[in-house]
Amino acid sequence: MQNSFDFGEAPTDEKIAPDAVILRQFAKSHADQLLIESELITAQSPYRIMTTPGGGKMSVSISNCGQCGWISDHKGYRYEHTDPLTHQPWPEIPKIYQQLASAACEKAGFPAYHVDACLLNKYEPNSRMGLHQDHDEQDLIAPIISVSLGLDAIFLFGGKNRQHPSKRYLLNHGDVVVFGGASRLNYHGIAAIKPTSSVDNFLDYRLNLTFRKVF
Ligand code: MD6
Ligand code: FE
Repeated sequence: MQNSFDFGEAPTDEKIAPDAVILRQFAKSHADQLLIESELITAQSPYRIMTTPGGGKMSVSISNCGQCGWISDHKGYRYEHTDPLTHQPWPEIPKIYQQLASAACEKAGFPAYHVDACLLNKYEPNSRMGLHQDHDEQDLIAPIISVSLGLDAIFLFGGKNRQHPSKRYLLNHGDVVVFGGASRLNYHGIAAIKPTSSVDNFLDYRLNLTFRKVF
């Protein structure tokens, strides 16, 4: 591996669509460090429940690190350079997050790129994320790298329109999804999280880190 940091070989890389792959357990050996960094980030920019443009509440709690962070409020979905809660810049992306993102990108066969933003989604049991497309970024080709930690999740992965039936994939602690190019605008979501887990992880929530190139 070209990256100076060894995230190891995923035992079974699972292709789920053109330009979309699940790297099983890719982040597992570094999970503790990834979680410690998430604590440092959210000590500065705490998790918060965001309001949707329609006036509803999201069921996940969200924070960000990086040059910009994804937010939702009554005005819409967008990226902001400043945390609207603290009025400070978002915390920097930790080095190990950058290393993980580039290593996963390369492992999935994409050229490594500079990550602008990392969204932290915290799911308590029963939290879910409805089917959506990620289209608030200027760059709609560069892959999104999505890291699952803690409780299991069912990842729903559909097609280019909302009506297209979605397939279900179990994501465990340490799994990484990389998804770009031809699949970059596919609808996807997360089914309601159950309080139990099929693998040891010591967490009673699910943390999803998604890395994006925004600008
Ligand atoms: C989640 N993930 O795993 C939500 N988006 O909690 C996403 O919305 C997502 O996993 C784009 C690419 C990969 C993802
Ligand atoms: Fe998404």
